[in-house]
Amino acid sequence: MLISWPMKTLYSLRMRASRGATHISGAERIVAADELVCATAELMSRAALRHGAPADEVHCIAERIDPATVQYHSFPDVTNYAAPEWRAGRQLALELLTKAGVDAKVAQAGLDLLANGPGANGANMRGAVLMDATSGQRLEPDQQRGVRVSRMDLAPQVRNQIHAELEAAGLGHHRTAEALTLSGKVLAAPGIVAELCWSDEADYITGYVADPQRGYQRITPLKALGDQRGGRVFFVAPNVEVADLIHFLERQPLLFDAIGAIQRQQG
Ligand code: WAQ
Ligand code: MG
Repeated sequence: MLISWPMKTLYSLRMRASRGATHISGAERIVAADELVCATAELMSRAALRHGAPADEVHCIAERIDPATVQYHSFPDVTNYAAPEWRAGRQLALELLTKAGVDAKVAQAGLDLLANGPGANGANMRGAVLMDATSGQRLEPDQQRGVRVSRMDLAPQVRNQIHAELEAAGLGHHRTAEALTLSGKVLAAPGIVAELCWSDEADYITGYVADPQRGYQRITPLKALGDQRGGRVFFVAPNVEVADLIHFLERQPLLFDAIGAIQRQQG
């Protein structure tokens, strides 16, 4: 926790969009009261315009949050790795997960799970898989839905400045900023050993491995162009109190008010 910003009325704003019975996108924001209308419009139109194929239903909900309960953090450090192709990218992900303390077999199981689609019948999940980093046991109560990380964003007071800093560092893509925000919250959670992620967007091939020591390690590519499967696995320490972890991930409001170190391309 860095600074305590002056109290301001804040809302957690959450959007989810579906086509038929299928979840197609979601987004999480924390905004000041006077930003609520603009932010809602932005999320609604994003869902409606997605892929050129509109969502059938878009739901947005705003909930006031008590500013006194908000935690403030810095973003994790960022490293960039380039791999010759996606198989090499996944090999690197395996090494980084192992370095972070995930058992090698468990790390491979996590990679295989995302590669094959972690949901029922190889579908994507709305949320993340929780996996014991030592035993490989899946810990999320609902294995179709997974655990949705929520109630995190850039601090409204410094949002524009942080966006400009990310932009200047080549991290300005909205997917990158959002993934860094999500991952930053995951790394702040109790008992997290590492996170593995790649997008379910067919044309977004950068993914990452994150851990509390080394931060957010981007890998390009981590999947083949055109592959629509994606997801997230949170590897957790054995004996973690799963209910407390899920409560933190879903409910604890957390704002980022500074970036971390950003390292340029690695081998
Ligand atoms: N909580 C938990 N899991 C989530 C959440 C959430 N709030 N949002 C998405 N997921 C899971 C879900 O299974 C999705 O299918 C999967 O993650 C991928 O979501 O340039 O864009 O929004 O550094 O497609 C990573 C690299 C991009 C960014 C990740 O994920 C970069 C991305 P997507
Ligand atoms: Mg997606």
